[in-house]
Amino acid sequence: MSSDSRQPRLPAPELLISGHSACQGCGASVAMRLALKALGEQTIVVLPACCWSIIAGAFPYTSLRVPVIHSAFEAAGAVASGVRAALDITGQKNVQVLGWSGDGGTFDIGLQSLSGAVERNENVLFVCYDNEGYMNTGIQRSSATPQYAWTTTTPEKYPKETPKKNMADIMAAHKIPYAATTSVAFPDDLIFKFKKAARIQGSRFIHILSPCPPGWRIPSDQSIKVTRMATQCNVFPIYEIEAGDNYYINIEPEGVPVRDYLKAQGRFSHLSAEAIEQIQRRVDFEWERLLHKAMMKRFGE
Ligand SMILES: Cc1ncc(C[n+]2csc(CCOP(=O)(O)OP(=O)(O)O)c2C)c(N)n1
Repeated sequence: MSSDSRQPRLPAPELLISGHSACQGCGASVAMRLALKALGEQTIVVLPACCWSIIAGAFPYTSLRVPVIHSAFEAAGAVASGVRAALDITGQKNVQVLGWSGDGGTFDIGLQSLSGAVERNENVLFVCYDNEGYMNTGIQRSSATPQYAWTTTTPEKYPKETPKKNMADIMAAHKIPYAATTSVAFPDDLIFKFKKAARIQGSRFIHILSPCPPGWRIPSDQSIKVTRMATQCNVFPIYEIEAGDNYYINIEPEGVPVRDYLKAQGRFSHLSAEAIEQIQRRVDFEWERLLHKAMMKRFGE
């Protein structure tokens, strides 16, 4: 049975309240909902500037039933470290600190504070919900934006020439106890990984592929389907890295051509057949590289 055909078993509690301000089809809201279901209410969320600064609501309103601290865009790693220290010194070791950043706040501007925190092996669960652009400020490119994808700062005439940065490998290079990729299209996998990460001491990193319908130029009711295709065609493989070295692939690809994934999204509608072929070759190359590092292991085993 393929993993995406399983019915998700969504546990209580419901810590994201309905009526929040995310767009229709927003993956970031699904990601938070599922993550908090796994972690529970003994969680403090650290939010740098990102879409989630808005989704969480303006004080005194909130969409989350857990405490939230808003930080400067670049500072989630440092602020989460401080929250952890304050909890530890007051004996609240059972409270989970969740550093929750977009790809801009993780791959780009927040990278130095994140790198510092995980190099110190701070006891924090860091998450990147990755919508592949600076979406909150109107769809600018980040270093998580795929090669040739349209954004307002990489319009068709001035494409992004460089491929997406590999953030999980960067985190693994810090030799942290646990790093993983997951996706809102695979809720079982996502919940499993958050529960697993919650049991681990030290720095943990989870990279979630998280669709943005306006940024990806897809209909909002297609966001989960398109996101699932990213894994089915190996554009976004789902795997774990334990202790910085041990790679495990958790979801088997389904041989979907990259072309089908690209064609489903308006942000790639300008690509030539040649460009699509080039992207397919890179995806194949990266997949082979990952296979060399990994042993196949289904989640939960
Ligand atoms: C130092 C600094 N520069 C720029 C901004 C403006 N800003 C706020 S959110 C944001 C984009 C965040 O992008 P990302 O982290 O990918 O999260 P997303 O908006 O996609 O959820 C930017 C550029 C800021 N708040 N602080």
